[in-house]
Amino acid sequence: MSAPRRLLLVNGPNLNLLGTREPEVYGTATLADVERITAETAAALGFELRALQSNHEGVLIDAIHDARADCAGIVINPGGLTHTSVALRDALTGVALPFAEVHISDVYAREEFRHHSYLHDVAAVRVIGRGVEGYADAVRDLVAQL
Ligand code: CA2
Repeated sequence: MSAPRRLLLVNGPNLNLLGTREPEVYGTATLADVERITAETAAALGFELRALQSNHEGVLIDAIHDARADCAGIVINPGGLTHTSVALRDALTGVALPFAEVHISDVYAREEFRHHSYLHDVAAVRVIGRGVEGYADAVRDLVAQL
């Protein structure tokens, strides 16, 4: 059977607040803008996008598990869970789908606790500090590897 032409976009805790606060860190684009940019980039490459944002770790993990059935890869900005969650890492390695880790801000230029990522060494693609356009870069780089 051929691989599904669908990607899952996952945005983690607090990314629903994009565009409402901290524009100096995250810019002015909203979560809806992120989902549109990512879907348009995927569509231009012949991929459909399913997008999900949740503030709940278990919801994110369930969505990653479900992606096994019908997605070729995952683009994920795990938010603060990047720096804390072994469970999210285990979900991503468990489903064995290639994934791109995206951060809007340059985490290496911020507090030291943001420098460590539990996903970094298992991500197929990492895009850090390119603003919301980083999601488009992540889709392009991920699709190139599929
Ligand atoms: O730079 C990123 O994309 C982050 O993944 C964003 C996370 C942060 O914990 C990571 O260290 C880096 C935080 C997402 C919260 O987003 C907000 C957006 C606007 C206003 C408040 C929070």
